[in-house]
Amino acid sequence: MERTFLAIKPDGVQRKLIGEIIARFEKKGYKLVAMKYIVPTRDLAAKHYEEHKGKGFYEGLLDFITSGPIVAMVWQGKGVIATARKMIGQTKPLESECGSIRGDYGIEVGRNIIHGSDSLDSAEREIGIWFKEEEIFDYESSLDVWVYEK
Ligand code: IDP
Repeated sequence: MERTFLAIKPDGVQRKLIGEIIARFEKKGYKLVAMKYIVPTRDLAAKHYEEHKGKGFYEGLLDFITSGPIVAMVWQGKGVIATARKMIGQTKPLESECGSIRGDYGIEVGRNIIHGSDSLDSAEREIGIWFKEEEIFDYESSLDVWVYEK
């Protein structure tokens, strides 16, 4: 089953949006299979954002993402990578649809509340950066039959 890496950034934590964000993915039918609450080290943040190295916002982005606790998560389910991106919205909150997380709760690109993997390759890479295989729990849920046809 498909998996994606989502992280509630320090602004999402400070703004008390943890419960609201987790509830959205739970209510959609996706399964939370791993979660940790951590202040990322600069090394970890640099690995995660390595594609942006050298860009003007890169150092500020690392300062921000290491400035406080984040909620790092792995979510599982059919189509979860693309659907989570839709639920999150565009990179710039002001360009995000109302109803999406960034569209509902954000204004500035540097305070856009949540990260979500943008492809299968990045999901696998990011899950590998943040979690060990034994920290991911692929459990059976009795609700699965009410979410999936088979
Ligand atoms: P994404 O988070 O929507 O996938 P990316 O382009 O991968 O967007 O950028 C990663 C993160 O870098 C963004 O979520 C945002 O926090 C930050 N970022 C991107 N562009 C800018 C910018 O122009 N100024 C400040 N921060 C930016």
